[in-house]
Amino acid sequence: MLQEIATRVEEIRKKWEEDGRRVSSLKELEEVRIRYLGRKGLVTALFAALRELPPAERAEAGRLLNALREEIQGEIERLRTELQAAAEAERLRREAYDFTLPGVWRGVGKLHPLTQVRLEIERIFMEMGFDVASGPEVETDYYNFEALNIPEDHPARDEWDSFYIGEGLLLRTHTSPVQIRVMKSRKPPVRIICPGRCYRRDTPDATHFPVFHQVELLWVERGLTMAHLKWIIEEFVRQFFGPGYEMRFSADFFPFTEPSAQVHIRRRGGPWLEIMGAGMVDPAVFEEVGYDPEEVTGFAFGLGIERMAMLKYGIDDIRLFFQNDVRFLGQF
Ligand code: FA5
Repeated sequence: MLQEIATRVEEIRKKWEEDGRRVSSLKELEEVRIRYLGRKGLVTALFAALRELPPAERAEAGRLLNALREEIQGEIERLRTELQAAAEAERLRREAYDFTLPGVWRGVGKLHPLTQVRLEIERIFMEMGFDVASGPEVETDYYNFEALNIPEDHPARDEWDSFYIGEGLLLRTHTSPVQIRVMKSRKPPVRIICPGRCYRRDTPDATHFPVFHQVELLWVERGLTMAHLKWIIEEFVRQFFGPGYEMRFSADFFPFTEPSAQVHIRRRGGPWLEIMGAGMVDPAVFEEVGYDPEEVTGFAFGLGIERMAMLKYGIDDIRLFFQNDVRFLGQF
């Protein structure tokens, strides 16, 4: 009966209005679509009932059903567009970056202050034309002492008492043995620096540590004098520290240099700190390595890297370098 169909259409329309209003996601929308317009949906079932109507009523009933189907279909399309737009807006909101927010801090490693200072020292001398040489930290008695004109019973050995690790072997007390190794393997002129670790049986205090670093410098050529040595050191100190520092030369003694000097530096007004021993290479050393002391002269120094870093950064205790506290190390 047409009347029954018309009633049923109204029922379904009311129900749809409620169901349609409740839809809040694309997934729910699809479920509702199937419930109404799917193969076994409410509207589809009603179309099947058309066949049982008398032919005179079929056209009118068909018109009612089509109108209902189109209404629901249209509404579903509208809802789909709306929900898709909302989902897209939500995605954009989630993926948006606020470039004005502070970044996430990822700790970046950096070089140890002593490494930074060593590299800076190397840079300055390389620009002056020096090569970087190296030698072993485990040395023989011959290179560490004997060849440097320090015989077995020489009092200078007391000052450089070392860690012996076997017959005639020790941890080098300074980088000066590299002078001997280089001169024995090259003809003059020689112009090298040698940074490296040194060991001494020194009791740790504010300015001493049993492991420390030196940079050795050696320049051998015809006609070099103490004036060249002094100029090199002054120029180096000027480049490394910049203004505001003072330098002091004073006489010293090393068995492998003659004359010998020591150099102190201070921040203007601060305490003096000895940074290096230096001098003109002793003729006895030239003879030992097979150079003719009548032909060439030369000079050398041994510089403490820790002391340089302490002066540059205003650090008053050498032990801070070796405690591996990132709060300290991170400041450089
Ligand atoms: C020497 O070691 C000589 N080989 C230097 C030298 C080289 C003289 C070439 C002449 C020619 P000295 O013992 O003074 O000298 O040490 C040189 C520097 O090493 C010192 O000025 C100081 O800066 C540093 N140094 C020495 N011992 C320590 C230590 N225990 N801790 C930290 N730095 C040290």
